Amino acid sequence: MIREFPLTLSRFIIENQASHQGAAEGFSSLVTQVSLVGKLIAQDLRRAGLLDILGSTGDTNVQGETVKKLDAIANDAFVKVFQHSGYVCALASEEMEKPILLPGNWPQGKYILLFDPLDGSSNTDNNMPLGAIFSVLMHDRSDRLPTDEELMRRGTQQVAAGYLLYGSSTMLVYTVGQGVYGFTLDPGIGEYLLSHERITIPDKGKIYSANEGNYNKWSGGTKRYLDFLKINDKATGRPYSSRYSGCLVADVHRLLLGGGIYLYPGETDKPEGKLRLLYEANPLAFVVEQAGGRASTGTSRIMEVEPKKLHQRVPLMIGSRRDVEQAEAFIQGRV
Ligand code: FDP
Repeated sequence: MIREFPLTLSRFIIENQASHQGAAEGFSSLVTQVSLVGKLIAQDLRRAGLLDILGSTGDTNVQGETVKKLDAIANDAFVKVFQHSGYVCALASEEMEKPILLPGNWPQGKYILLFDPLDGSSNTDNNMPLGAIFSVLMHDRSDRLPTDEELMRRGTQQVAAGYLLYGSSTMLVYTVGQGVYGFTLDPGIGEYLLSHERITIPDKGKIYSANEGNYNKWSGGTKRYLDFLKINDKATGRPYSSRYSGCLVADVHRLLLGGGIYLYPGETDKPEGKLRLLYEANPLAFVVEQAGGRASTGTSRIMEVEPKKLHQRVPLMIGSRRDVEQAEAFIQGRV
């Protein structure tokens, strides 16, 4: 609920600076830069149909996917805002094959920023929601830049994470490990205002989000779980409603506020699924866990998965704690 006197993101940051100590100290300036990227992209998206920014660039990215013009624009915005900021020493993006390590003659900070610059790319050309996801790690060596291996850390080592949501309004939602806060961009004054204080996810929801077109590619356990959600049983709140926007950030945001589960499971011929561990699953897991929810591969906690590759994919089940636990029980054959 918005306060009588709105609290701007910058004011919130100043007021909470004292509690952002230790690992997250200095993160405040970094989040301001993320919010700037959000303003730049939101500005373009508001006029997307009028500018030459829709459609594809004609290239494919490191994942073998078609690069949309907006993917490239959003990636550039992150790189340009952060390269000279002095807050980061390395940047890694879902859209870039190799990380950018900032050489000694550039201003350098102690943070590593991993990001998905534009989430839900298939929504770019039809005015549907989009997002961006970021994960922050700390590099505590001032004598040298991080190695590729030092960028590949378990989600439990994140010092902060969050997302930008470009929906009917633009939002920035983040955590530094002390709860989850959401800010809505007021385009009239160009400021983010605190709109969602200490977000907590309901323990159980009534919605599932999954691309059910893939049903026949799923494992038996995943299929049985989806079938279970559709059974009519008033006492346990079933059937669940199905909602899927094609934008992970938008779907997870809905669950964060109202509860339920998002699933992008592994497939029989693609057991690792589609989503990226470092750019998507880990940061969203940090946010959702901080709100009281759960994030799992189906067999283990997302934030404890040991990354082997920068662009590693992982099956993802995320949302209300009890819903995710139930999905795990089906996937592990315990139900
Ligand atoms: P997209 O590839 O369109 O950027 O990031 C991956 C993602 O979108 C998620 O945002 C979304 O939930 C999912 O993939 C959509 O994939 P499907 O089209 O296979 O459902």
